[in-house]
This record gives sequence, structure tokens and C-alpha cells, in this order.
Amino acid sequence: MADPISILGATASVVSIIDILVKSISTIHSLRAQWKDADLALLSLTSQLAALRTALAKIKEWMESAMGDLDYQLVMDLDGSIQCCSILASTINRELGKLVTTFTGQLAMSSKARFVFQSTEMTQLQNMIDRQTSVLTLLLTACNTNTLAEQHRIVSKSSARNSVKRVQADTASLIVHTDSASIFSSSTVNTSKLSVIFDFDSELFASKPYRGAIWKNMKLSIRSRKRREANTAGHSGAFSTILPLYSISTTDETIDTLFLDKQGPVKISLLGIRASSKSTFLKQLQHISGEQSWEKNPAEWRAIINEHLLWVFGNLLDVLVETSVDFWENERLLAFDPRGLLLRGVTESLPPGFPGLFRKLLTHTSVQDAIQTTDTSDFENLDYFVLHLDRLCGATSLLLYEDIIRVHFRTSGISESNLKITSQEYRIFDVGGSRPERTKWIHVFHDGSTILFFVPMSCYDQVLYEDRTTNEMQESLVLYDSVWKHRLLEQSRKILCFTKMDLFAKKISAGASILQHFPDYEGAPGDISAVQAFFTKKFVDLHTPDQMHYLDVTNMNDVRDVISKVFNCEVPYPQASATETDGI
Ligand SMILES: Nc1nc2c(ncn2[C@@H]2O[C@H](COP(=O)(O)OP(=O)(O)OP(=O)(O)O)[C@@H](O)[C@H]2O)c(=O)[nH]1
Ligand SMILES: [Mg+2]
Repeated sequence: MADPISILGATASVVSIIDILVKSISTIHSLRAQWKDADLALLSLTSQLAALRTALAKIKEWMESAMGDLDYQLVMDLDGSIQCCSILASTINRELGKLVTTFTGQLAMSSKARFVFQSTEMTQLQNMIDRQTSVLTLLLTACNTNTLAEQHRIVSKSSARNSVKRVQADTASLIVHTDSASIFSSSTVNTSKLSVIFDFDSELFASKPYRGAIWKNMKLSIRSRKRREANTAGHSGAFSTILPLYSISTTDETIDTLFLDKQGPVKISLLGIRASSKSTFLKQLQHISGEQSWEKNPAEWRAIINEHLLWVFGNLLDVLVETSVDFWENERLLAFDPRGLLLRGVTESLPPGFPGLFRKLLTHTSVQDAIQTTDTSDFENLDYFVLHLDRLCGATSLLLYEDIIRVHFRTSGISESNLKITSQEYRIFDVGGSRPERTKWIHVFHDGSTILFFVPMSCYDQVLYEDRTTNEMQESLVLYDSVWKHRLLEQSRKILCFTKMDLFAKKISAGASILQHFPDYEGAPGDISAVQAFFTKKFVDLHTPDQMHYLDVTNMNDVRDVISKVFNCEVPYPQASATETDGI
């Protein structure tokens, strides 16, 4: 058995971890000074690191003072947690070091974009920090109890075991994988369904050290946001404000008073699983309101589209590698390294030969088969992008509004948009839909708001990106039930929107099987209306929504129609913009 004295040796590691965290926090401070727009994103990370540092400082204090008898499991957990913290702190330090600065010492544009828009690795690391802090807080609570029995009770709870297991999995992923893609793929989601869907563990976050650190930074963040808003006239576009992403107990009323005005614009939260059309709906609303944020940063959208194309190319190339018998025949194709370009962040423009290579890749039967039989949403808008490859990869690389609408840019955290349609103001919250992202949804749960819950009708034969054993429609049903029952949403208007109706119709007409995934379906296989009614009934049987709509979100008129019905108002046609006529 590990004796308590052995963990005294860990005090030294705790001190060195605290040192690394302090160094990371000071790096972030210097980044924030140069980069006002990302203040909140960086502030959120600072707060998380500060909370982790505080938890470690408390552990150190405890180690140095009274250490009586300790439960065996508690000792093992403490040891494992401290090891994990050490690896995590070094990884964060390394990630921060990757943010490139220009020769004038300013943070480079690519680094800003990476951090704010597509910082998947950073988000994963932030999730790990949260998990680490919560486990340390839990262990500290156990350490501070008087009896071995009480220590044992706390660490043996199934919620505690799950949290410790997750942290161990995080450590393993950080040790085994050093590249950013693997950190993403190592996301640990194999816990029970409920904890996966809403991971709000009030107990873990109730301790004073954690909350003290969190609230101090949060108040600063609110103050600085309010100051900035007061200085900025007009609306803020999509992705303009990234709220802090702390996990906070659902019982805390303060969040409501701090973040959300009781009066004012209509609040709308867009919810649903990953790739359920939330951001596409938001982009359409922005277009209608005349607030087209992409016009202000076409270079970033170009990079996002290029990243999407490289990512799809990489996935299809994998299929070819697995099935190709003639290496020499495909030498040029196999020599192209899309993931290398992605990892190095070379996405401002694509190599001139890219469209040709892409089309060549698509001529392979195995690749075509993979696209036809895929059980994910990865290739959904591939036809569109293949049709426009030459334009998108051309020297001038003209972008159209449709390109922006068709690309899936995974939302991370919460993006808030303030829009005005006719004379009504709207405050719209868009969130990421994958399981790890859902831990942040609590920030957009407040009574009296309107919830638009999106279910992609075409997903009935697809599996989750983050868990290939779960059907997306089943996940949507579970999520719908959780949202509808959530006590913070009792007074909210809840609208159910079935999206991707165009893809759904195509799929059913092409003979895609439904019985294989839903054996209780009794209608004719190719009957679009019967299948639609079947899935609708599944949702309505759970809870009757205030309204229900079916739409193709890429179609502006469908979105106008939904908004006019939800808010009982006339919705204007969007004014033709440069995006549609000349491109950007
Ligand atoms: N054809 C078609 N494509 C759609 C529709 N709605 C969304 N898409 C596409 O589906 C992909 C995902 O849409 P998003 O709106 O980005 O999904 P999301 O719900 O914001 O996803 P996360 O941010 O990852 O949670 C994009 O490529 C969209 O163009 C639709 O009704 N029809
Ligand atoms: Mg999104």
C-alpha cells in the first residue's frame, strides 16, 4: 500500500507544477495585452489555470500540515492526479508556446484565429483543466474529513470514480499522443449517458478555493466586457463574444444576474447535437439582419473552407491507402500530405494542383463507395465543394455566401450575436453540439428565453462523431428529453426544428435503409412522409413542443418562414450583398 509519507515527496512536484502554471498565466497576460478582441477567451483560460493553481496550492498546504491516516484509494488518486497535473501543465505551456508572434513581437493573425476559431486542442485542454481541478477539489474535500470511513465514502462514490477515471484517461492520452489531432480524438466520453449529456456536478464545484478563484476572474471579465461594449457602438457579429467557459453549479443564481439582463432583447438559444444546423441557422439570421460578420474576415473563412477541404481529402485518402493495390499508379495522390498542411497551419491557400488531385481521388471506386456508405455527416456537402473546387482554389479565391453557409465550422464554447430584425432586437446564443461541448450549455439556460432545438432529420442512419456506437437520432431524442425536462428551462418556449430535410428526402429516395436502424418502423421504406411522421411522433411522444418546423437551413426562405412563425413577425428578404454578387 502507498503510505502517506510517500506522497510527501509529491510536494516537490506540486511546487514545480504551480511554477509552470504561474508561467503560463503570465504568458497569457502578455498575450491579452496585445490582443484585446480575445480578451474573454484568454481570460477564461487564465481563470481555469488560476483555479487549478489554487486547488494545487491547497493540496500543498494540506500535505505540509496535518496528514493523519489516509484511505488507500485516496492516496492512489492523489498520486495519479498530481502526475496528470504535471503532464497537463507542461502540455499547456507547450501549446501556448506554439502561438506564433510576428517580428514586431505581436501575436500573429494565424495564432489569433487558431485560438479563437478552431482551437480544438485548446478546448480539449481546457476541458481537461476543468476535470483536473474538480478531481483535486474532490480529493481535498476527502483529505479534510476526520475519519477514514468518511474519506472512503467520498472517493468511492460512483461520480468520484468516473471523474478520476476520466482524468486518468486524459493523462494516458497526453502521454501517448503528442500531436494535437490525437488530443482531440482522445476525448473521453465513455461514461454513463447522463453524465455525458449534462456534466454539471455542483458538488465538485462548490468548494471555496475553486469558486473564489473563478468568481474573482469572472467579475473582472464581466466588467471588462461591459466597458468594451460601452465603447463599441452597433452590434457585435457572430463569434465576436466568447463567454467564459467555466463549469458552474446549476444552483447558482448569480450567473443569471451577472450575464443576463432581465429586460431587453429576445434571447434565443440554439441547441442540438453536433452538425445539427445551429450555426447555419445563425448565419442565415445574420444575413437577414444585414450583419454579415464574414465580410469582415474573409481570410479566416477562406482558411476554414481550405481546412475543411483538406480534412475531407485526408479522410478519403485514408480509404484509398487502405484499399489501393497499385501504389505507383496513385503515387502523386499518396504523396500529398493534407494533414501535414493542417498541422503546420498552411491553410491560407491550397496548392495549385489540389483540385486535380481531389477529382482524381474521387474517381476511385473505393472512395466513391466510402462516400455513399458513410455513417457520418462528414461528406454531406461534398458535392457542392467539388463543383466549386476550381473557384475556391483559384489564385483570387473568390468566396460566395453559399460557401460560408455550406462549410461546417465546429462551434467551440458559446458564441453570442446581437441582431436586429425589423425593429426587434435578438440576443442569440450558439453552442457546440458535441458531447464535451454540452458541459457548457448551462450558460445559455435561462427561463423565459426561446429554445430552438435542432434535429437533423437525415441523421437517422448516422453515428456520433465522438462515439461511433451511438446513433445520432437516438442521441437527439435523449438530449431533447434532457433539455425539455431541465428545471432552468421550465418557463422557456421550446421550438422543435427538424433540419436537413433536403438531405433526408434525397437519402430516403435513394433507398437508404431505415429498418436497420429503427426496426419499429412499420411504413413503406421509400415513403418520405411516413418516415418523417415516424420520427416526429418519437419526439412528440416525449414532449409536445410549443411549435414544430421542418426546414432546409441552407434555404433562406425556409429560415425566414420559421422566424416569422416563431416570433409572429414579418421577416424582410436579405439585401443582396457583395458576397452574393461580386464575392469576397
Ligand atoms: N444540405 C443541408 N446542409 C445543411 C443543413 N443544415 C446544415 N447543413 C450543413 O451541415 C453542416 C453542419 O452545420 P452547422 O450549422 O455548422 O452545424 P452545428 O449544429 O453548428 O454544429 P456544431 O457547431 O459542430 O455543433 C454544414 O456543412 C452545413 O452547411 C440543411 O438543412 N441542408
Ligand atoms: Mg456550430
